[in-house]
Amino acid sequence: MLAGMRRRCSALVLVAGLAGACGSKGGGASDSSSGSSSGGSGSSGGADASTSVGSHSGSSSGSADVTGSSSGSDTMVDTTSGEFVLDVHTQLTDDGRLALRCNLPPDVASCAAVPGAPCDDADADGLADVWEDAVLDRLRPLRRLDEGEPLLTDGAAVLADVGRVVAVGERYRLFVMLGYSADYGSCSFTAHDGDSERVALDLEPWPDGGVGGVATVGAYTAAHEGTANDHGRVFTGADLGMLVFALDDASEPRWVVYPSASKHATYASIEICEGISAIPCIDEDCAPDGVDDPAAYDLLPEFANAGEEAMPRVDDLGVVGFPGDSAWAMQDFCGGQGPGNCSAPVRDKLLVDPFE
Ligand SMILES: [Ca+2]
Ligand SMILES: [Ca+2]
Ligand SMILES: [Ca+2]
Repeated sequence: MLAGMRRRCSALVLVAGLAGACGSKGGGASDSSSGSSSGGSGSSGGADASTSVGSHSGSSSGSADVTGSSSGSDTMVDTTSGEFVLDVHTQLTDDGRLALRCNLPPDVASCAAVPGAPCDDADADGLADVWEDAVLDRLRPLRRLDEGEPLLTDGAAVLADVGRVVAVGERYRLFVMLGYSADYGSCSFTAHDGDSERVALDLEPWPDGGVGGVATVGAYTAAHEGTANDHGRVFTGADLGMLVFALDDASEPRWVVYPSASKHATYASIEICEGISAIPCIDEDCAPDGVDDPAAYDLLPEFANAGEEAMPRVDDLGVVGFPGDSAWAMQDFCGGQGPGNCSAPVRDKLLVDPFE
């Protein structure tokens, strides 16, 4: 599935509050132009002040951000010892599943045994926050938009990812709220402020990927979640082969999802999206068809790790461009536009487990 799909991040496109964009080009791309990764808003939450998380472009600061945007290979140096260098990569397993290679153990006890390793656990869930951030950063999907997507011409549009990573038994879950400042509605109705869409991954330990390696055993894409028109779908087993991946600028795979035009229901493939319905106003359009620059329709916005409900790392989503919105409060998500006619609370997107 990845073979023959040489895609990579190739452009940095700023769309009001968007920190990065990951481009795609069909055909064989073997050169390596520099690409994404920059920005990052101010941090909040209790990250280890002794470490700095740098993207491969080399940014660093005195305190680790819980928000950021990056792609490609990640390295992270513990400045207190200079000994531990975080090494993170994505790849597909032999059977085509998205996996993470990582040399940092997830659980804090194992982490503490690694000299110089960053093991802060600000959200008190037993997982090293740096490992959580690597999972969120590298396994969250880029959004490949339809050519008719209104946000592309909306100068006020803001997109960001708000994530949560947690252990569930012997596995891990990644929840990602795919946030948009607005849902533009279909057929001129049902538009609202704020649009809280989501995906999730069920991950198992993957020793081939090192002490912090994980591989996908389940994927969930939400579409009109909780409505009569719910087309959310869980992919397991052979169905995981339906997921789409693009190569980033380090030639490593990045999950691609297809938000439907205007409504942003999230689909795993063009075929699933466009097969939903032929009924006008219920039908869906996905992916940039017939455009000159497909890379301009691939967006990988800034992200924040919200931590856990009992011990948040981020609550005020103003840090990712949604002022007035909360990761954890029982309030509707307004995409920074509230109060108004808004969408489902972000906390629901981080707490409701589609794999149970
Ligand atoms: Ca943690
Ligand atoms: Ca967590
Ligand atoms: Ca929507």
